[in-house]
Amino acid sequence: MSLLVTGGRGLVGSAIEADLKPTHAELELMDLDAVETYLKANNVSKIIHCAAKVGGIKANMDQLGAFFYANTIINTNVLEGARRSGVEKVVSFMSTCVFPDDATYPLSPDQVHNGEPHPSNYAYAYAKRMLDVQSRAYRDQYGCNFVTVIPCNIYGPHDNYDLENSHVIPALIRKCETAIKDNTDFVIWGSGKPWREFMYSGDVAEVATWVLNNYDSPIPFIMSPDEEVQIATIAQSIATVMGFNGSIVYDNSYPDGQLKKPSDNSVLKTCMPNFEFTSIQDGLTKAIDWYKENKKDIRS
Ligand code: GFB
Repeated sequence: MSLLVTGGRGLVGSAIEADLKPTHAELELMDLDAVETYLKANNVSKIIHCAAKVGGIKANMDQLGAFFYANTIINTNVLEGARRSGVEKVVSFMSTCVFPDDATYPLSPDQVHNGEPHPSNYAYAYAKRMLDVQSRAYRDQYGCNFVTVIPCNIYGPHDNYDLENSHVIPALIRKCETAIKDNTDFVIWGSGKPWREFMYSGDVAEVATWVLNNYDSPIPFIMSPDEEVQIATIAQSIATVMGFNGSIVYDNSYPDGQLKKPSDNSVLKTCMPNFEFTSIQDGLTKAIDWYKENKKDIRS
């Protein structure tokens, strides 16, 4: 009986301990037959499903169709393959971008399907929302113990550092390093005013493992820290940790995306009362150290 992590080489998956973390070459999630065959052959009993076609705000806007297609097919195949193979439990990752743009704060699980997601990532968000629909439908019809989690923005080792497609923290780490090396400005997309919740990947892995072992409800489980941080503050923190003393400038030709998306972490705090979040300062230091040690081999 094995635990499989899909996306096991990625930002979250690499932080989770599991028996099976197949590479893309070893398991093609776009192919349902391949998924079913793999799950049966490896006697998989539990899955943490992290694999997804993901990217930051620009990648989401540039590739709406590709993000919709890949994520819809991958998610449908993982859950259907799990059902066909008699997998006991699946924990699937959504994202706080699934919530409607016009929501009540803090974002809570009952609001997931209440309206259109933010236009910058509606295709990805709708594909991710279907994880909730499929998990609940399979629970209701087939009795599958399929649950979902909704994490806020995540960062840490093994992130994607591509300047066009990455999320803000890896992008700014790389840009800051370049600004130091070339003695240029440190350029931030947008106004720097949006607020985001950031969770360190190791923390996400710990909570996901707890959910796998303890949480059996159809209600999505939100993962987020107590505080939001403004993008300008993140940029300044990265500059401080990396020792950049030049100018931080804002390029308003790039989009801000959602102004904020604070989420309700009260269930996490009730279920895991002793859980301690890695502070953003410590998490950034770890992510920067990892980047410096691994930059020759990183995904970009
Ligand atoms: O990380 P990010 O792309 O995620 O952007 P989202 C967060 C904020 O950082 C936005 C700003 O306001 C960006 O404008 N930002 C500043 C930058 N400089 C940069 C930069 O160099 N690169 C990037 N990427 N951003 C994504 C969603 O949105 O978050 C996905 O599109 C997913 O669907 C993911 O949910 C977690 O929070 O804006």
